[in-house]
Amino acid sequence: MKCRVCREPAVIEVRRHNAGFCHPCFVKHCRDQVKKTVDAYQMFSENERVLIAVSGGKDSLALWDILMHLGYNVDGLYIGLGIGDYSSESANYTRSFASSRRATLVEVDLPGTYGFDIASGSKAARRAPCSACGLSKRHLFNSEAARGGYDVLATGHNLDDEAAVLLGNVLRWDLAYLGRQHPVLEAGGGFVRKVKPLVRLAERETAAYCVLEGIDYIVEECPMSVGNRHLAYKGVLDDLEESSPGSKASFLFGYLERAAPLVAGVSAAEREALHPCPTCASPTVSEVCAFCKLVERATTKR
Ligand code: Q46
Ligand code: ZN
Repeated sequence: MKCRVCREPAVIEVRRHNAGFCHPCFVKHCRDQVKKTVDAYQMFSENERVLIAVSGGKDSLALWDILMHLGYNVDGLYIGLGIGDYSSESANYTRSFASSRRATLVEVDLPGTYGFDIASGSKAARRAPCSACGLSKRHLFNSEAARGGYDVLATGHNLDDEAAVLLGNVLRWDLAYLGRQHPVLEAGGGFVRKVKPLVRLAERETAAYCVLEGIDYIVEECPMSVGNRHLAYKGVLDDLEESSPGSKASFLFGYLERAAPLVAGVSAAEREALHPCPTCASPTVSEVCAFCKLVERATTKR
């Protein structure tokens, strides 16, 4: 197979584009896709300060690398979740990426600062580990971005992630979650703007980008992801994509273009009920925010 752009031998085939790419043209293709996404959704400009949530995995490190190459003003944020070797290794990959590029990395250690890790927090709150983890990360992403004066918080959610989240939301017809599922969530009510610049790149492409560009990332999955529904949805969509390339992209972008505007009002109404949490000042619709409740349960001696 030849590269679609320059006719040199291809190193990767992207079936949904019915195209192969050589190394330099594939790297340019990935950066162009991200640039197109940032511009199309007006995610941020060169003058704004972007904080990227980095996990040490392929998506967030590829995103950090691509945004730096595109000339944006980006720093990284790493949250230590206290998940044994997985956390210490992912921290090492993140730190070595940051130091090799002389990039700024903000670190927050959940056990060190808040007194609990994901295993103990989820047990105390009687939540699934990924639920306690997701709640903690969302809270800390927003509070750290606000504290550091960043204009926007970027995450490495890719096409596969977003299509799988959409499938889960559709299977439950969860209109509030559907209303919030967009590549950009504008700032407001105490939330900083949140963006997902990788939505046009599949997981396989971010992995190939890292391998070709020599970016070392943690390959192991989080040990707590076993049994996670999100992975099951991804598996279903992988099968569909295999037999019908382009299915994930048409599912996600068809939703964003045609159905998302119809449900956007549901989450806008929710935002109106937000007020600052009396303990941490983060926006919440409850009396005390869910993160403060989790901290309290996880750190109260029984
Ligand atoms: S880190 Fe946290 Fe993920 Fe591990 S506990 Fe679940 S949510 S799987 S992205
Ligand atoms: Zn709070």
